[in-house]
Amino acid sequence: MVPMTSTVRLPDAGVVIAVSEFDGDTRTVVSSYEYPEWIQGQIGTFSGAGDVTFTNKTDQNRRMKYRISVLMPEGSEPQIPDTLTDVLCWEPETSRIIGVFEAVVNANQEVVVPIQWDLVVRNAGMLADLNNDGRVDGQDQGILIAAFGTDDAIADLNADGIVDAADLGILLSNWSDYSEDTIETSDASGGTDYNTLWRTADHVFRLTLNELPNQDRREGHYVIPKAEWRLT
Ligand SMILES: [Ca+2]
Ligand SMILES: [Ca+2]
Repeated sequence: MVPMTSTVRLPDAGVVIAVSEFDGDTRTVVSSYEYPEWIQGQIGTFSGAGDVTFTNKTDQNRRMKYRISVLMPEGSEPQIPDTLTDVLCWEPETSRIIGVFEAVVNANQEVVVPIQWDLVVRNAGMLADLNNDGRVDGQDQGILIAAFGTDDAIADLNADGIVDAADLGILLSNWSDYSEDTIETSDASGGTDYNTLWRTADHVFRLTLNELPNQDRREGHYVIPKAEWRLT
C-alpha cells in the first residue's frame, strides 16, 4: 500500500474530520470521513461516517484497497460487532481501530464505497463495566436490568441488537473480585486488645478451674468439669 496525503481537522464541535488523497499512475483515491473526538476514560457509542472514491485510470479492471487507522485513547477498547469484522479490526498493541475498504473498479471507472461504523467503546479488559468505574458489580447489573428488552448499545454486551439474558450472563461471568480499605485509627496489632476491653468492662469475672479438662472435645468444645465463675 502507498501512503496517502492526509489532513485531520478538529472542529469545535468535537468531531474529527479525516481527509486523504492519493493520485498515482493507475488510480486516484480520495477519502473523507468523520467521527467524534474520543476522550480519555470515556465509554459509549462511537460512530464514523464518510466514503472513499476509487478511480481506475487504466484499461484493466482493478481491485483497490483503502486503509484507515483511528487512534483510541489508552485504557479504551472498541467492541467490533460481527457485522463489521469484515472491514474493521482492533489492534490493541497500537491502540488503533484499523479499517480496510475495497472495491473492484472496472477500467476507467469510478466507485464510491461508504465508510460507516457504529460500535461501542468500553473500558479495556472489562467488557461489562457499564458505568466505567473500573469494576463489574451490582451497579452494572442494575444498568443492564434497566435496559432489559431494549437495544441499548452500552448494555448489549454481545452486540446482537437486544439486551437480554445472554448479556446478563456475560455480565455475571465478568463479575469483579475486588477489595477495599478505609482509614483505621488503631495500630495493626493483629488482634483484639482484651487488656483494654476488660479494664473498661462493667463486670469482670474470673474463671477458676478446679480440675483440668479430662474429656475429649465434644462437639467442638472442651468439657471443663467443676469450673466456677466469680465476680472479681
Ligand atoms: Ca462498573
Ligand atoms: Ca445482546
